[in-house]
Amino acid sequence: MKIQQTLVLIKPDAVQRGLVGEIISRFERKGLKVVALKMLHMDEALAKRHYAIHEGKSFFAQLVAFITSSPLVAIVFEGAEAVEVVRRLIGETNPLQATPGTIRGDFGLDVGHNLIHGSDSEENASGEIELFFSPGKLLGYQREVDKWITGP
Ligand code: D4T
Repeated sequence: MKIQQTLVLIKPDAVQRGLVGEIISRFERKGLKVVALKMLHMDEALAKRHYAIHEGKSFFAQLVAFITSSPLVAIVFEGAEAVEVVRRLIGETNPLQATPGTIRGDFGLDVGHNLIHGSDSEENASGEIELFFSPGKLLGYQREVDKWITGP
């Protein structure tokens, strides 16, 4: 079991639909710890860097337009195997295929409005965290409850 940090973006559609609290709650209840959090309106430059891997794909322009259309919430979660745990709670990319019980499975109907992003590997997580937060903004702190979640 490895303690990891991962980036979550609560996308503009989820913010507009009032799902920020619901989504954060799911990760908190799982046992993950918030170590950085902010709301921002992504500009085109940041969107293109964040989604650089998709440049040239048919949905790229739409993706950048969507992610820059309205504010989002960026969060760094920390915890045991946080990268995979977050991806599993989020569900498949296309909400139509996402399992009920996952965030996309419970709240989405369209791949272009899939509510949330989570880093897909530890390496990508560290690059994505750097894009949104300078190192000093990640807060290291202890929670008493962690011994009841992952043991002493
Ligand atoms: P993100 O990166 O937003 O967490 O989503 P995923 O990791 O689950 O999926 P992805 O990188 O393959 O896709 C990025 C982003 O593009 C949108 N998208 C994707 C889309 O609008 N049409 C498509 O056909 C695909 C594959 C949704 C998520």
